[in-house]
Amino acid sequence: MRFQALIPWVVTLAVLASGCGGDSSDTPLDPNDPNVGDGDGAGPPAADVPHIAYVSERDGNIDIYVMVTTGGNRARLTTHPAWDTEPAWSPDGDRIAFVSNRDGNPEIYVMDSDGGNQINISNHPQDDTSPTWSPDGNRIAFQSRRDGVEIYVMDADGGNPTKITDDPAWDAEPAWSPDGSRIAFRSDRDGKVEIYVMDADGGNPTRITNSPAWDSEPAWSPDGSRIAFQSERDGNVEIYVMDADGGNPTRITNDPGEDIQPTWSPDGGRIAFGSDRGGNAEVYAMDADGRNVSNLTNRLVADAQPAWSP
Ligand SMILES: [Ca+2]
Ligand SMILES: [Ca+2]
Ligand SMILES: [Ca+2]
Ligand SMILES: [Ca+2]
Repeated sequence: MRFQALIPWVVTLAVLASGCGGDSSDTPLDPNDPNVGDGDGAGPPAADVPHIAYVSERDGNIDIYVMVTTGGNRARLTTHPAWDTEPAWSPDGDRIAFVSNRDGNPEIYVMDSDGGNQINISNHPQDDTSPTWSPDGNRIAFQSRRDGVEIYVMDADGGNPTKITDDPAWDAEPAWSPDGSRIAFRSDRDGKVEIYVMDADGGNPTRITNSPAWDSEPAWSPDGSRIAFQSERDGNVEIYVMDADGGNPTRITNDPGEDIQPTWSPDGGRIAFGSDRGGNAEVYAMDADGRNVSNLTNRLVADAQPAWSP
């Protein structure tokens, strides 16, 4: 439930920011440091330059932004007073699906990668969240509360919504595999929150984690061989990487903060993630083995939910 998960951060960080004097307390930005280059007003990066979409309240409202993958050259894509969260790139990089409550409840929207043509494609009175695209760009899987908490697939224009899980447990956070054949998700159907993989039509759900702790937020590596996820199995929320069949789970962060929401670079070499390490929610990136961590946002407001472009 990534949408809901942002709430305590936003509240916490808003309180923290106001307690420190609001905007005037923002971390000073060094314009000569490429990791904190501000870039407001520069407009979206060129379409052929890799970038990271993310959610920030840096302008006092929860909106979706993009930045280059080293941080900086930032552009704001949504400006609606409602919450705009959970960006997910289309496989061709031309569009971004996201979640907004601007029409009264959480819905899946699609916009152009420059923020144009924002369209509500789920349009249902229950909560619709966590979009993920099929690799051919024709369909979007998402989670919905319209009949319990289940995973659905719809056409990329919102047509033909079809429920593909059917279990009293919460089935959530779908992630479509790069070859299109499978969808990873998280469920508590066996009594504890674990990661599962099923066929893209919902068949053959198979549990691939086995830990009493909360395992969630699966993210396929671009070659489909591995899955990154977040887990509390070592007493604190960290990012892990495992083989796509669940083998060899390896912790790649080690920090008292909450390290969450992994997303892979297209070459599989880097993983961006959200963390509140250091007391403020930021977007970070690291090598896929956990080395060379850099703070990409570095601003005393909530920055979260990174999505690396194709
Ligand atoms: Ca907004
Ligand atoms: Ca809805
Ligand atoms: Ca941690
Ligand atoms: Ca921040």
